[in-house]
Amino acid sequence: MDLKQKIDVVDTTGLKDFNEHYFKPQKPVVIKGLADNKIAGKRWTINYFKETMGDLEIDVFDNSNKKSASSAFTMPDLKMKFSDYLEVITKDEKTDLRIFLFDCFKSNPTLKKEFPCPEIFKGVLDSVGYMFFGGKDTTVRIHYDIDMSNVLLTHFGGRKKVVLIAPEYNDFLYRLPYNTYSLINLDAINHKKYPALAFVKGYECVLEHGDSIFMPSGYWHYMTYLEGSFSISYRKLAPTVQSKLNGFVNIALKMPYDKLMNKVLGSKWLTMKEQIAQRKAMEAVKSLRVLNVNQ
Ligand SMILES: O=C(O)CCC(=O)C(=O)O
Repeated sequence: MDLKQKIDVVDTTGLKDFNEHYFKPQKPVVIKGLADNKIAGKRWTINYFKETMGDLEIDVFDNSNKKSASSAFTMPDLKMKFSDYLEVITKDEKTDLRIFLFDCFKSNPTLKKEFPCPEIFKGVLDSVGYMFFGGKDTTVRIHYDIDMSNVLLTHFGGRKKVVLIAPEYNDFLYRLPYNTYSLINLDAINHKKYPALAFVKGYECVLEHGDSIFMPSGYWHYMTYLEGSFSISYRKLAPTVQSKLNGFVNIALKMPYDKLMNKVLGSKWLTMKEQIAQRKAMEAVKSLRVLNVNQ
């Protein structure tokens, strides 16, 4: 796997420039300091959330609980008082606890005023903001977003490493059918077991306080919080009719089917999906070789 593709890093981008160079061609970009001149850029720290929302009860995911590996649908593992959770991620110690897809404007509408949707992402989904929190070395396993929307993720309070891989590599990444996960554990890549990974190319970058990253529709992402920190994401609908339809099919058909089969067949269902992922990866490698021979 080669993660040395160069991602564009820009200081600013206007709507016209963003649409032309990144949104239309569906090309990722890092925008440095997009939040710096917003209230959030100056105010949003872990302590700020402790002081203003610390009494909330929030859903927390625990990466050490592997039971969700087979499902398209991940459920929170525990509930915590927000201030207790924030205490955990303030420590300079590895933690598996993370907050995922926290619908923050519902709990605190002021946050939207402090970081309104950036101009480049205005659209029908711009009133929804999701937040994500993690501590030192917390990882978010590789996946792409089920609704196939575009994501603008802005980071605060520390550094986060982001790996992005284009959807062209779906089969080479051993994508599990009926959900949006891969067989691959990017924390410990096993090239022997997963030889198709040798053909995968992607991007790796580090976001700092105030930086944003544009993740186009269907892009695989894998995150590592390098220190206790958090992000907010805005979403924009999938760019083509086909990708909107794919998002709809994922949510309305594939996810419920996957859940049902998990219930009915249990671990047998996961084994079947793993075999399909392996077969598709090998077919993808074979078709590359045929292409090379014919060129
Ligand atoms: O940053 C995170 O913790 C996860 C972000 C993510 O998966 C997403 O925005 O879809």
